[in-house]
Formats: sequence, structure tokens, C-alpha cells
Amino acid sequence: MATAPGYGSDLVVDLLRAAGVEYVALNPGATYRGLHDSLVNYGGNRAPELILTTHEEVAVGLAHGYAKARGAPMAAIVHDIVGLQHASMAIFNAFCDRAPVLVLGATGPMDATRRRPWIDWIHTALVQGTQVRDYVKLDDQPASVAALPESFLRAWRVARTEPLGPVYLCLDAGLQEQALEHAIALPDVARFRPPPPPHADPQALDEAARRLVEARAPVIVVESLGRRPEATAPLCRLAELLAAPLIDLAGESQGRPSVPGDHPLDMSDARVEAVSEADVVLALDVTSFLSGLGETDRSTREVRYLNAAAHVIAISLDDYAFRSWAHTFQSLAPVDLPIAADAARALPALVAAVEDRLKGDRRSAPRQARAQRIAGRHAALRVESQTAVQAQRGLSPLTPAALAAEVWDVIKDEDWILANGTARGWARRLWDWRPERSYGGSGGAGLGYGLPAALGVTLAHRGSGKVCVNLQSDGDLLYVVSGLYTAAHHRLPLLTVMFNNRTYGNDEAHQETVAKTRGRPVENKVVGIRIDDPAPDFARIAQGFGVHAEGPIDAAAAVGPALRRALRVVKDEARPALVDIITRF
Ligand SMILES: Cc1ncc(C[n+]2csc(CCOP(=O)(O)OP(=O)(O)O)c2C)c(N)n1
Repeated sequence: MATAPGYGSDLVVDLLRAAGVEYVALNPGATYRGLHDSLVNYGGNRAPELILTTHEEVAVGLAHGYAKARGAPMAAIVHDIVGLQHASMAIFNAFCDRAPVLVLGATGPMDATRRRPWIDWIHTALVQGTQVRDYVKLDDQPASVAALPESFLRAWRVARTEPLGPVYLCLDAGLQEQALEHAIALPDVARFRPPPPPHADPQALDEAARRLVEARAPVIVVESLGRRPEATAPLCRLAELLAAPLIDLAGESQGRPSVPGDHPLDMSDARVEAVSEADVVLALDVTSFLSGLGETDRSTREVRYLNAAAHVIAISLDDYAFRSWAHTFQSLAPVDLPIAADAARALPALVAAVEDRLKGDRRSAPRQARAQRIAGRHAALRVESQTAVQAQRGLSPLTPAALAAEVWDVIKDEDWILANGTARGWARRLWDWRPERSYGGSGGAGLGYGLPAALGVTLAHRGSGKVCVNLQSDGDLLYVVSGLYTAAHHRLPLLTVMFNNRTYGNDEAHQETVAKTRGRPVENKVVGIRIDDPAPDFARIAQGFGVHAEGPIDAAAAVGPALRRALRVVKDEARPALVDIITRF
């Protein structure tokens, strides 16, 4: 095997390796045959190792999940225009979720004299990156081999600079296949590190501490703070100091969870009452303010503020993440004290400032009383959830809540990771909910995310002994069902539990709302929406891809044993398993 780079694409392998990229997910294509050869025959298919996917959306979704779990990007390689178009949905999700993914693509050759007739022409664009430019942080297309290292290192740094996000680097086919005439020195990657995320302005932080300490009813709202798992401890400390309810919006808006389910100040399930009573709201890494501070009428789409009078303090980097194409920035909410900073990084300083102000503070008695009242309400909400699920257990087919409870029974003694899904929020309510064990949703609400991302999470945890669980809805899986091949081929030990309601449930609910609003027959809500004639047999589909699978199961008593058998396959054989369980809508 060659030890010195002989071609432009060998140099790309050297750069990937120097950057520490462990894996490259791909779906093959001739525009990057040079790079493909280099990864296999120059790099030896190790560090980075190839992960074969059967669709570019799977390749990027997998890299998205990996980045969240690993805290560092991997790469996804997508064939010219056609691969990039397939990848685009997943790139958008990663962009909204602020997940760093290095998307490598290819085009050309841009030198038309070296193009094969027809195919090289039909798949070459000016400039290919424009296809995804509105939802990557940077796209680039180096025009010479000598320009490659700089282009790569810039993209690699930009992806990992807060606010994080995907980048797209297009490698001209001719450039990849160009023989190197002389050695090209590799720059020292360590000298191109991303800067640490920005701190908060100390004066603004002090003003925030004053407002919060003086507040009658402060509330803390978080949406994606859990992107930085280290934020959970200071977040809880701050809430305890202030006796402030914690509202985690992650479930509603697909952010990243950051509030432990058993924290006595967790009031995520009583958001409306907590926010309505608040006089000061601290929003940490919140983009969708109205998901936290507002209420929407499902039939009229009317949105109203629950509490327009509350003083709002917001710490986030959102103002550095603006793009104009999709309105991912959400509605423009009034903020009284905006602080442009990395919320996770600012939190310890805010905690210290609050501690300082609380020294000698004479209002500790009302604060304690408030903490007790909230803890009482929290405990009552937990009991309500338990009571609700107990009433549903044993019903066949299962409700989502009952299935979440069944899964918990099976994994609760494991070192579990929730790789995807929420069971409609029931995992948070019923499990010993540790936000650092979960990775939130797609970010962009683009379906086809769940399985690929869960595979990426599993890849990131491979060999750790952790049990990765995917709570998988049927509609979402059908976009990317061939991802099961990647699971089997690479022996990724993911436990997939299907919440199979045989419908696009979210849309069924919308059609019901419209029918009721318009006085039209509600029973027609299923037309063009149900996935039950014929019902896809997910167990047979999975078996066809080489995955251990059981189902469909609709008898409650059969669920636990099937899940246990699947868990054994995942743990003992380090292979993927799927259990298809029918759930009620
Ligand atoms: C790519 C894409 N296409 C369509 C939609 C619209 N959509 C949102 S939710 C949903 C239904 C999802 O069904 P499923 O995954 O089975 O989950 P359920 O709502 O039944 O729990 C659809 C079609 C979308 N969000 N993304």
C-alpha cells in the first residue's frame, strides 16, 4: 500500500486523518471514485473507515447522529448533484439542529475537455454548493490540489465553531484524480482549531442576576441547552438558588433535552401555568420563544402570548446563526435583556453572580416556600403520569405511554442511550430521565431522520457497552428503511422499537382538526394518510435486510418477552434488532 500521497484524493485522506475523522459514510458515485480508491487503497479503510449506506439521506443523517453523540463531526460523502439532492433533507436537519457534519461532494471534471460524454455533463453544475448553500455554514470548491488543504481546514474549523453546523466541500473529480507532481506539505491541524465559544458580557450577566434574584416568580426556559451536556448541573443549581421552575421545550420543538425528569423544579408538563405566573423569564438557548411563552390554537393557527408582561432575559448565539432562506430563526420575540453568548458557557458565571447576590438576602423564606410549592406540583405531575400509564397498561394494542413503560422495564438496568424518539414525551415522564443520555430530535422536522441518526449514535458509542435504543415511528422509518442494511452490514447493535400506529399520526390529527373546524366528516381524516392497506410488515422487511426482527405484535403481554429477546441479540451478539409493535393512535 502506498505510504506517500500520489494523487489529489490521497491528500484528502491525509487531511481527514490529520483532523481525526473516524468514519466516512457514503453511497458510491463515479465523481468521487478517486477519493473512494484513496480511502480504501491509500488509507487502508481505517481512520477513517467507510460506512456503507444505501441512500445519501442515510449517510448524512447518520453523520448527524454521530456528531451529536460524539461531540465531533464525521464525514459523509455524496455523489455530485444527484447525491447532494438526496442528501439535502438531512443537511437541512443538521443545519437546524446545529450539528457539525463534514459533507464531502464531487463534481465535474470542471475542465470540460476531461468529461465523459453525457453523464459527466448532466451531473456537473455551476456552482454545485448553491444547491445547499442556504443551509450549510460554508461551501467551497477548491480549484487546485494546492488549494485543497486550506479549503479543507477552513471548512473543518467553521463546522466546529459555535454555532455549529454542516459544511459542504465539493471536490472536483479531475482534481481528485490528478497525479501529484511534487509533495504538498500538510499544515499542522492543531493550529486551525475552532475558537472557544463566546462568553457573556459580565455587566449584562450581573444585571440578569439582579433581575432574577429580585423576581417574584422567575422561570427558566430551555430548548437546546442540552447540546452541551455539561450545562445540566449549573442549570439545576441556578434553578435551586432561585426556586425557579424549569421548562424544557426539547420535546415540543425537537431541541436537546437538558432537565432531569426527577428534578423537583421540573415543570415542563405545567408550562402554561408556570409561564403565566412568571414576572421574569430566563431563556437559555431558546430559538422558538413562542413554543415557550405562547399558546397556539390548533384550528385557527392563532398564537397568543401567555404572559406578555414578563421581563425576558435571553442568552443564546442565535444572532450569529442567521440565514435568510428558511425562517429557522422563528418569530421575533421581545427580549428585555439580550445576551449574545454560549448559554452553557455563561451559566457557571451566572450561577456565581446569583450566589453572590443571595448572600445576606432576606427573602429566602418566600423562596423556600416557592420551591416547596413547585416540588409539590412536580410530584403531583409525576403521580398523574404514573396513574395515566397504569390505567393504560394491559390494553392491546398498546398506547404510546404503555409502550414507553414496557421499554423502560426492559432497559432500566442497562447503561442505556436514547438514540432517537420520545414516545410522545412519555420517555421523559416515565423513565429515570437523564438528558445526557438522549440526543433530541431532527432539528428541522424533516422526516427520515430517526433510523439514520440512531445508527450514527450507535456508531459513536460502539464498543462502549451502552445499549442504544431507537423509539421509531413507522412513517419516519419508511423514508429511509434501507438504513437497516447499514445496521446489519456494519453490525451496529441498535435496538429499534417500532411505535407503529400504521398512520401518519400527526397529519391524521391535523385532518381531524380541519374536518371539525369546517364541519366535514371526521371519518375521512384517514384518506391519504393511513398506512394499513396493506400494512407494511416491518419485521419481514428488517429480516430481509439481515436484522433480527419480531412482530407485528399487538398483544400487550407479548411485548416484554419480545423486547427482552431483542435486547439479548443487541447485547450478546452485538447485532441490530427490531421489534415491530402496534400502537394505538
Ligand atoms: C420530509 C417530510 N415529509 C412530510 C412531513 C410532514 N409530516 C410531519 S409529521 C408526519 C407524520 C409522521 O408519521 P410517523 O412518523 O408515523 O409518526 P406519528 O405522527 O404517526 O407518530 C408527516 C407526514 C415532514 N415533516 N417531513
